[in-house]
Amino acid sequence: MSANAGKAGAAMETNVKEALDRLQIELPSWGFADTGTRFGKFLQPAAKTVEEKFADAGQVHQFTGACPTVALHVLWDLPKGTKPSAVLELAARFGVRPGSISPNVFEDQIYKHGSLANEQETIRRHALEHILDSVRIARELGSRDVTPWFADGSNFPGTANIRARKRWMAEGLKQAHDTLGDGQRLLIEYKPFEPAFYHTDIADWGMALTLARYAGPKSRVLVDTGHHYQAQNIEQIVAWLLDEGMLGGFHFNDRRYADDDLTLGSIDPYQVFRIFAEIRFYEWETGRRADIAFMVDQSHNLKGKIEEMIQTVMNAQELYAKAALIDFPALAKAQQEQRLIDAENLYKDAFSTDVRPAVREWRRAKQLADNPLAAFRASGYLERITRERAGRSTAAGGYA
Ligand code: PSV
Ligand code: MN
Repeated sequence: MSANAGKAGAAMETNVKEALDRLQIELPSWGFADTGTRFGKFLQPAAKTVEEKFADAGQVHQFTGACPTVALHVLWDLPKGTKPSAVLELAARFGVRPGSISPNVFEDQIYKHGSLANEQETIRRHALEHILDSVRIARELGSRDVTPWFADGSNFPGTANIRARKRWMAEGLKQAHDTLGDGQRLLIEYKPFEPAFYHTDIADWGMALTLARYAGPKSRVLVDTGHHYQAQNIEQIVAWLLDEGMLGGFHFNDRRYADDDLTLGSIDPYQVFRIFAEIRFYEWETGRRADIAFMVDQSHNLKGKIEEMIQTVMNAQELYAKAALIDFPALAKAQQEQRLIDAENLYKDAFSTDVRPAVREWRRAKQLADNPLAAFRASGYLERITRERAGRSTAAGGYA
């Protein structure tokens, strides 16, 4: 190896180490429960109770060292009467902590025509009460982010007053915002369609940004990577939100057609790299650390759930590490001098670098297994839960 190559290798290891030390990824509790499509479910020895969800998520954290928190959905994980101290104690037993808290204002029958944007005041109030409860639960659990997602919308032209619904939504979010404690945040998620197929009340990042600004200074926008139309330039949205100081977090997944919830980076790893590149570029240029919650929002019914989460985290680590290799001073210069090929190649060079040896070194330094997936498979955990959870029916509770 030449002296230069040795130096480059050492620099790469330092960049990758610094990047991975910082990258923490929140796991969704619902990703460990049995799910499916509207056509059916294929069952696994999945988690049903919040205890089992923490246990499974704890495995992902144990083997990747990168996932200390678990996002919880209030109705699915924290039924009425749940004691926060019990949840905290359970999480701690499995080496994780509760993360973001998602209210659920989309499953109850009363939400057929929406929640905060519903024409009927009593239903709007009901939804708001639930969101306020969620803010309180988050505070009691020491969770920073409250992450409502709204299925609100309509299916047929002319059936909804879009402007009035916007104002109702804005009003409700503002009231929720005003009950947030110090340091808490309200992350507003958008989605273009599904379950509403004509209009969705928070359909895109511009609407989410407008509502976040209206709601108040503790609000930010949540970008779910699957919630975009085909070919949409997601990294541009990320760049704009960063520049506006309004990017609160991500729900990571990949998509081929719509909100497919496929494994992050399975369809288009370069897209994920470009998102990370925008974040790193912003941080390099401003000298400020972007305060972003990286969360996974995937729930698989074909791949093994725990294995798939480990795969997702490994993908994220590799792609984030690659983005950390971009030579930003050279990139800024090439952009300024309009050397397009040179600028683009700085992206390509970083993206095509094999970071796996550097990631492996980082794992070794953290006393983690070289290959988290292989280590999990060898651990016997899956065999154990397969035995223990055998024969239970999904009707026993949990995610539906
Ligand atoms: C809606 O599609 C969504 O992305 C929201 O974030 C929900 O909380 C989550 O999926 C539920 O799976
Ligand atoms: Mn989401």
